[in-house]
This record gives sequence, structure tokens and C-alpha cells, in this order.
Amino acid sequence: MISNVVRAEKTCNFLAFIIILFNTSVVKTTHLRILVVYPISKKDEEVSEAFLSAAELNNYEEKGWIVPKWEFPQELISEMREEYKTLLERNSNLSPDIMMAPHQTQGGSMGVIGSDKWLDFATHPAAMTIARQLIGPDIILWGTTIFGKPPQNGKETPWHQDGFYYPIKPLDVLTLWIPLDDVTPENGPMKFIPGSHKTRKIFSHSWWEGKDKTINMVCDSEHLDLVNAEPLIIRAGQMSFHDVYMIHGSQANLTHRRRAAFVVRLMPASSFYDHKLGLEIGRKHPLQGYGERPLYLVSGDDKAGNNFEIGHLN
Ligand SMILES: O=C(O)CCC(=O)C(=O)O
Repeated sequence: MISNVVRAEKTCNFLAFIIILFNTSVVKTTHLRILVVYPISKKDEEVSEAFLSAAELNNYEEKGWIVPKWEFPQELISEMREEYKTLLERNSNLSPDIMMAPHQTQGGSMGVIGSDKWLDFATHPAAMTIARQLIGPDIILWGTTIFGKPPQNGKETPWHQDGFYYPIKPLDVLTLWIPLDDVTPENGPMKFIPGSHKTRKIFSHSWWEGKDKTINMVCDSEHLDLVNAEPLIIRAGQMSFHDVYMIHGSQANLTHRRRAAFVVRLMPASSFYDHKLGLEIGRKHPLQGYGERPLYLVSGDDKAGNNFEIGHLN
């Protein structure tokens, strides 16, 4: 029995499903196990206008993040905002400050009831074109989050390196950060410490108590070159990509204007997502759900024997 069926786009009809089943270059079957390939119709599609130039790639290498020249159409941003409104209404019992896994329809680790639309947004062909330039052709999506930064009391995200938490070996992750609102110097922009990714080291972090933060593991101050920190001031439509070793954070939003951002975590499919290690990490950070994260092969092929069954509930 094939119990973990391919997670196809809503629009994927039965015929497309059959074609996909027999297209062995896209779907690998081993002992009737099917990799979860999503979204099937867009996988590996290139958008030439989105290509980063050699100078931009060099800039990414040097600084650790980049804002590509390509922008999401405003209609798509409006669609994301609408979907976010619906998400907030559907999950009105939860805090909007940090909502894990809006792409999981049956509730991820925080119980957020999301929708497939977030997977569509996350895998926009132009964004994937850029991601392939940055981490190679084989890509797994293993997480999404919305940092809501609501007006007046949007929580701080203290200085950290994303990789501090991740059960991924070798550690290599690209974060795609998509603001749903214009980011201003006042409404809690992300700040990056340029070049802090270059040592490829995870620095020491310490637990800072407090419900005024979206995360509590904070990079220790001796690693922070705050004088050179640069704010990410971009409008809705633009996006940024940053490296897993980059030291970054954002201050609280005390303004009257929301600064929500949809965040997508991508890893090269040559790395292994270790769900067992994720479970261990999850004992300390249960809301992150690292032990049950569903993986989606969104470009190329899996090269590391990743498990595409865990976490796919529907
Ligand atoms: O959106 C924010 O304020 C923080 C986001 C962040 O830390 C991340 O995407 O890694």
C-alpha cells in the first residue's frame, strides 16, 4: 500500500498524478516509498530574469546575505497578505509573533493550522532559481515560519545564528525572508552582522529568559560586532536570502505599523536532516518540532538518504 502519497498541489488532477507516478526522473520509488516532491509542476523551473550576477554572488559570499533585484509582483504580495489574514483568523488562539509551519495544514509543532498556499509562495520559481545559485540544484524545504511583528508590541528576535538549533549535517541552510509589509528603520527590521558567517562556526549562545522574545537562545555578546550591523530596509515585494551562520536579529516593533515576514528554510539535498537529533533538540525547544519536520524535495534530487515520510500527516 502506498500510504504516504505524493503531496500534490491542489490543482494537480488525477491525470497529472499518474504521469508523476511514472516519471521516474522526478519521483523515486524504493520499496514503494515515494519521495515527497512539491510542488510538482514548478520543480526545477528557471526564471532567467531572477538570476544573480557574478557581482551579486560575490557580495553574498562576502556579506552573508543578499537582496536580489528580482521582486515578487504586488498581486502576489496582496495574495500573501490575504492568506496571512485568513491564517490569523483561523488561529486566533495563537500569538502572531512567531507562527511555525504555516504550510502544514494539520498543525505543526505549535498547532498552527496552515494551508498549501504557503508552500506555493515558498517555492516561487524565481526564488528557487536564486536558491539554486546559492546552494546548488538539489534543494529540500524543511521549514517555514511567520514572524508577525504586530504593531506596538511585536517581540524582539535577539541576536542569533540560525544554525545553533538545526539538526542538519553538514550544516548548510539558506533562509529566504519575504516581508509582507514594508520594512522601515523603526518597525523592527532584521539586522545582519556582515561577514559573521565566514568562519563557518556556531558561536556560543546563552539562554535569556523572557516572554518578550520570539527565541531565547541568544548569541553571546563577545561575538557581536554591533558597530557594523546593517539593517535590512526593504519594501514588500523584495526578499532577502541569508546564510545559516549569519549573526542576525531584530528589535521589537513599537510602531503602529505591522512588519510581518514569511520565512522559508531550505537546505541542499546533499545534507541530511537528522530527525532523531531533532527530537533530542526538541526536548529543550518543543515548539520548534525538529523531530517531526516534514521534508519536501523542491528542486533536483535527494543525495543524502533523507526521510520524506516523517511529519507528512495528510
Ligand atoms: O523576522 C525576524 O524578525 C527574525 C527572522 C529570523 O531571525 C530568521 O529568519 O532567521
